[in-house]
Amino acid sequence: MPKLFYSPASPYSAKVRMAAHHAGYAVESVIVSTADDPAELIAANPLGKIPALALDDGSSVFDSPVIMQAINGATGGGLYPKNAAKRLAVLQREALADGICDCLLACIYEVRLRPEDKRMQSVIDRQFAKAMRGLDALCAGRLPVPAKLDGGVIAVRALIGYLELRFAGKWEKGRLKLKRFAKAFDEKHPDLAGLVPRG
Ligand SMILES: N[C@@H](CCC(=O)N[C@@H](CS)C(=O)NCC(=O)O)C(=O)O
Repeated sequence: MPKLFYSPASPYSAKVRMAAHHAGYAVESVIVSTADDPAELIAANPLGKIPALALDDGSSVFDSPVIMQAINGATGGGLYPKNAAKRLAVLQREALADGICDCLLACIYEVRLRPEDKRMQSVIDRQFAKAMRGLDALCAGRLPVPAKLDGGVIAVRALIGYLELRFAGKWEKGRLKLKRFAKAFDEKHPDLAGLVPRG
């Protein structure tokens, strides 16, 4: 069975695990600590980042948008529309959600990886502002929760889980649409609730 290296707090991992579950892709999920550069992870992804998917034939897939495509291809294509324009819209939403996660992670790493006297608040502020602009762009569009989920909708739920985990109280003002979306998502897809990012 394919092995997915992941961390429970990682939003990209949450996206991929939710997608695998929803699409019926059987995978063994293996928790790793990227800080330790475990050999199994490095063998699957020389960048040492999660998520990384090790396939049965010895090949591997990273990073998360590519893993999403691998899962989609292996499960009959239900996660991304066949129609080119609709597919592009789903990929765009996924890219926005992932890109917001990139900015949020940059904020976390600036605090976590640097000694206090070397931290640059201007870097944190700039990355956080980008993330908030991204959230506003998500709020500006339609955010339905379909019974049959796509990669973009799943990515948004994973992102909100990460916001709730690491940035509670700092992002919600004026963005109730995203809170409502997450609530509706969890009500409609309770089987995925346990896969959102958690500490
Ligand atoms: N673009 C990548 C981002 C992956 C990523 O940055 N993952 C973080 C955890 S959430 C990570 O592995 N960080 C450890 C590192 O960069 O060494 C993806 O979508 O998979």
